[in-house]
Amino acid sequence: MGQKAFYITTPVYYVNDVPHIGHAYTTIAADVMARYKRMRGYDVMFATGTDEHGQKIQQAAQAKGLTPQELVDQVVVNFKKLWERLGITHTDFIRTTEERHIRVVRYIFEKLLKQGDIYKGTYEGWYCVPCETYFTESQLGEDKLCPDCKRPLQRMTEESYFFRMSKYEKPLLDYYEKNPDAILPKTRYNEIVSFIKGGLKDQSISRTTISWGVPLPGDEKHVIYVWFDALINYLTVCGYPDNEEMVRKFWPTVNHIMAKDIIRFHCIVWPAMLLALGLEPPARVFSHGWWTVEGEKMSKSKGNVVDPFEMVDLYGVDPFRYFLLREVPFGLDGDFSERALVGRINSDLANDLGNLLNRTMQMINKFAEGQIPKPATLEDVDLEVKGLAEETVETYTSHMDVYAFDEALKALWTLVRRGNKYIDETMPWKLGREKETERLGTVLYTLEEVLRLVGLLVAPFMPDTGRRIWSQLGIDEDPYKCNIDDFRWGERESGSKVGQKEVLFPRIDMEEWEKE
Ligand code: ME8
Repeated sequence: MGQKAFYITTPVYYVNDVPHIGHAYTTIAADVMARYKRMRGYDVMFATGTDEHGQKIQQAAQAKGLTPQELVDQVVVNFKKLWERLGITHTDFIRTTEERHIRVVRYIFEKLLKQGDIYKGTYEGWYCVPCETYFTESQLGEDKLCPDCKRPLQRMTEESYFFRMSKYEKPLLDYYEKNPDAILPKTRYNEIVSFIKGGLKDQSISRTTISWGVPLPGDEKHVIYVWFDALINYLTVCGYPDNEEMVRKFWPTVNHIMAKDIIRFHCIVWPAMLLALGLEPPARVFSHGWWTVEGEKMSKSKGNVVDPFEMVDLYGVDPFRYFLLREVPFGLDGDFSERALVGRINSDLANDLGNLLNRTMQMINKFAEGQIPKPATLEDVDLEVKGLAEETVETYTSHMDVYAFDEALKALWTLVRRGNKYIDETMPWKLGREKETERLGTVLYTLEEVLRLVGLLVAPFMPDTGRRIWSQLGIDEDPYKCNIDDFRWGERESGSKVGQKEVLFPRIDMEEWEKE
């Protein structure tokens, strides 16, 4: 049997501005899942990229006195640099202005036009330029402002091509009925299903009012609507339509990750387009929550946009990755505060994890000449810790499989804290002083095995930390290159040398921090 496949995507982000923690969050979450799946033996395709067409970009370019192409070429660099800095392991970075993508967009448009799923009509409605969305009269309140961003709308009439979405109302409902896990969390699933039940209208998918987009094949005064264009990126990356083998292997496994702001596009428009193409709707759409900063919506005018580059320069990549996924259940909204980040570094990382490693290394060096000791008969307390470690693998993987990152980390930290308590209970320093070598060997071996497992399971979240833990324990391999399912308690060879001891996470002095 071939290797199991897994395809995961982030949205293609707009390049009208620099990336902030919202973008970093989605991409880090997708990266953690990609790394985790690789560590379970999957062949992973992981795509991220940039959405470079549309009115938003055209206007941002104008405001800066640049051509749209000049603007996108400048801004895309920030995204690429950020993913490199954050250790993102995407296998493809797609820009919607690339030729390979434009070709697929035009191919799909022509195919759907030919089969009657796209037709020409006229569109009249209220249009929000920043959101690039039309609204019907019934969607508007008294104020006639955009229901999403509350900015003024423009009345527009244009000749337009339409995607026959209404035709897919019933097939979509059938699909979601048969696949209740296709949208997570459940609240979003319910929201989408009830929206579809409210009735689907055909979607306008071309514009004559702007020029920055994919020209419509055969009617070039139109450009293709930016969302119709952007969603297709997921198929472009998958090699559609030419690479049938790649499509067959990866498409049925696709997981789209994003925030709740864009799930209607991903759970209604996109699956309808796929059904029209004779392809399966996405296996899963996971909609995570929305980050605010110190209780407020992030915005340039408020000057509270959190720069991920600055955060990782100050606190390190791994703590930043850890914090984002530990602090808030994936799927719920979160509030970012630097104080909470520092708090977690001190408590979870320096205190719990750092101490466990530090104390263990100190005692192995002091009492066992820097070698992994030999375990003797396991007593109840040792068996209990071993049992918890083995259970942790199960709990961790079952949470990871459904994107419950915070729960997976909580389970891991239960083991870390149990490890620290185990040291207090067994008092290895006393065993050392009293030359209880056999018992001491068992205790230190147990601690080493706990840490070997912690290094492995922490690796998708904190790749560098996983490596550093293993290297201190004297293991040359990178945990990220190992398979979680291969872990067996007791496989560490006694007598092997540990590595160099070092502080994993220095504590941040809160008093000093307050002053800065
Ligand atoms: O919507 N909290 O691009 P975009 C959490 N180009 N996540 C956030 C966030 C926040 N405060 N802000 C942004 C687009 N995000 C389209 C997508 S896909 C075919 C086209 C993340 O740059 C989150 O993933 O506005 C959200 O869905 C996405 O960025 C929106 O990115």
